[in-house]
Amino acid sequence: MLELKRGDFPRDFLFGASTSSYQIEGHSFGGAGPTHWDTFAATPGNVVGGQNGAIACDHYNRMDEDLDLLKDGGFDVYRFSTSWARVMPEGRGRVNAEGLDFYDRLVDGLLERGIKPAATLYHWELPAALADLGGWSNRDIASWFAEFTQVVMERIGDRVWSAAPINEFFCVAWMGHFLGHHAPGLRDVRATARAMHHVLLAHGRSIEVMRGLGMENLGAVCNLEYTVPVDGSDAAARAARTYDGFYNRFYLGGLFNRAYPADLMEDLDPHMPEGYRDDMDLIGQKLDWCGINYYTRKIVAPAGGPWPHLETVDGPLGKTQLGWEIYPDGLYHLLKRVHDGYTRDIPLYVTENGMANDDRVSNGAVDDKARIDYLNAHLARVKRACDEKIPVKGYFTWSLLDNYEWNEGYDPRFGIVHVDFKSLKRTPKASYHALAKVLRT
Ligand code: IFM
Repeated sequence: MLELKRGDFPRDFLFGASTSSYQIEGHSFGGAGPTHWDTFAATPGNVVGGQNGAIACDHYNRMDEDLDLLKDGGFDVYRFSTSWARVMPEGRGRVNAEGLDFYDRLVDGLLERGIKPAATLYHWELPAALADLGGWSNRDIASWFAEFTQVVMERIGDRVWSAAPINEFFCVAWMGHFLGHHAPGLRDVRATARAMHHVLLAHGRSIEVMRGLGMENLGAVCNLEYTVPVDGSDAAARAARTYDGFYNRFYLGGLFNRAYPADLMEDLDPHMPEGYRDDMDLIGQKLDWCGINYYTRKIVAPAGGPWPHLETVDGPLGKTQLGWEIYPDGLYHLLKRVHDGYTRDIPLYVTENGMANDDRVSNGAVDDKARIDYLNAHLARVKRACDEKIPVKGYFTWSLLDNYEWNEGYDPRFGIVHVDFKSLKRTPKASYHALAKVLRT
């Protein structure tokens, strides 16, 4: 059972669920072009079981059923993403009318059900034709993304409640170009530094395009990790600061201070694209809200080898199916830190929060008590922030459906609705029913 009620949060507080296009739609349907995730998944060793998003949850063909789940669950808002390659199969130029129609129907379907559509333009599936041109390490991506923004928002921008250009800058740049865990699978510090800057530049251009279309309620979505040093040594403090720098402060600094953190740039500057400082006004233009995706904390220790000279260490607390330490206080600390240090007067939303759990259907039900505990603990920290007058205006659970968890494939189950990936049957879990009970009253 959920311990909190709607009445425990401010009157205008919204509850939502989040998903993303490639993780649920089924990318093989509807004339979508190939993406770098298809390429990445087709390369042995990159994704558990070599799985890809070709079918995923078949949301492309089951959209109405999924939107009914949102409505029956009592959700106020639904955060979805638009697939670049579905709308523009080559990334530029030709528009796939069927793809654009799909998002048009999605937005109307939400509005008909009384649910606010919260759009994210990019959630990681870069058209393969653009990856061929260097993808995020090519500065031209900002113009390609501006064109995509224009095409999508000319069609649905009049009806979406909110819009954000890019989901999780850190993952786009670092997971894909430094760690090689995500597409395009590079491990190259120069490509990483360029991607870190270009992903923000593309954000800026996209915001500019949407403002030009007269859109309001535009924001940015950052995934943040609460970072702590492994011990009291100076070396550990330095390592934690570096991790916090490339994970959190780089993006927050660019978006809200129009500057990257000086301590981080001592190491990163040689790899940055020429003239990057001239872009900071575009990157840091005014936003209407900031979204925080929060899952876990990281304990950081110093290590040898090339920059960033650190490693992360296992924490002592309980873990999710993916081994992520459960640390609800981190959400409160980050909301406070972002408000006090960066966003000041604009609203914050928890745009993603949730856990992977090894959920199974038994007698037609899924008893995911661990997820209910997780929700209770994290919602209590959000309430604490609201009580302290931090302007948190909404909470989105990740995710509505079990889905394609990128390089981890389909095993980790993040949904409040179970999906049988053979029959594609949806089974609402106990956490869905617990949320619905609270949200429908
Ligand atoms: O599944 C992802 C999502 O695509 C982005 N945020 C984190 C989630 C869980 O890993």
